[in-house]
Amino acid sequence: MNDVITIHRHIMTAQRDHPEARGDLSLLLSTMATAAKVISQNVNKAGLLQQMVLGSSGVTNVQGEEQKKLDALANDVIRDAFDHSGAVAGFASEEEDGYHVVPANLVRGRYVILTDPLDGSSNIDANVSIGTIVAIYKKVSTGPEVTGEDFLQPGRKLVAAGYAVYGSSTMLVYTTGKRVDGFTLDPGIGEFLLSHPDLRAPEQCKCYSVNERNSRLWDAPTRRYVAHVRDSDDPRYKGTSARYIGSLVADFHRNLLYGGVFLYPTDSKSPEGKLRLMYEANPLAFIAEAAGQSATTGQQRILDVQPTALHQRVPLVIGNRAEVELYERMIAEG
Ligand code: P6P
Repeated sequence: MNDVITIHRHIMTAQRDHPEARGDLSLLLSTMATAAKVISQNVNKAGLLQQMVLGSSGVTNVQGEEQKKLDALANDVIRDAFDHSGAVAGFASEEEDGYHVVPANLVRGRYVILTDPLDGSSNIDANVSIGTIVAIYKKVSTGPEVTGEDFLQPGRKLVAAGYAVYGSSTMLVYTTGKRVDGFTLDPGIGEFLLSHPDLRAPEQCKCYSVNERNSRLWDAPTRRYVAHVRDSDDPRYKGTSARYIGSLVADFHRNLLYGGVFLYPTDSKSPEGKLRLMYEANPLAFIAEAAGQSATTGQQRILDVQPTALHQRVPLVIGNRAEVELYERMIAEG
């Protein structure tokens, strides 16, 4: 087992660099891994248990979207795992209207969790990769219970962020800000094993990823930018392909590994953008920056946005730093 590095061993080794650490963050990262294993198990058998986990739950979530049974299952798995971790004081999710306070009969900790439990779940019936996104902050309110301010911290205050992607294999990718490490689930032993140590995104723009059906709704600079990537003779885009899965975590993960840029810009149909700041854009931007990439609304870096509402949406352009900076320049030129 000497060359097999499990996520738990990796986390504990990393903790040794922080003598002041009490082990709570390590516990949270391990909790995230455990939750991802349980969700993976359910996602991977979804096709076999149609009546149990696929299809609509008959419930419409806070977003006004039809909640899939798997969305609700993933949400409950994550909330219960962190509730019982002993390191968390509160939790918020795309699937719940407001934030959740860890019950007083459980041990409350110093951290708060925000999550998109199962992003892209509308794709699961077609066996398309989907994902779970987790953001971890320190609790900042001083009372015994979390308050709204704990869940409206800018992305720069993130302590850690991670995502699981349920695809041809299940991977878990996380950062505590300095580096990004990727782990692949070995279902034979039920362990996440280190497969992508110290991930650095390639500089090449291998893919651009956007729903071009919306191009008639975009502002002029966005149309100009996408046309530039698609049509210009700039040698930078010689090997560039269009790739759009329609599942944020899958599109982001591919661009992290291969290099590229993903856009869900503002448009006349979604003037605030479609994707959520607190549990989609911020955690992925935190990971992107730790891997040498960047993320912007077009007007400002995602991690600098001062949140005003738990479920607020933002325009998101995320990926290679050169692409993000070019997009920002084009937006500034108007
Ligand atoms: P559209 C999935 O529904 C999702 O929230 C993200 O995972 C994905 O990037 C986006 O919406 C796709 O949106 O409008 O292109 O179908």
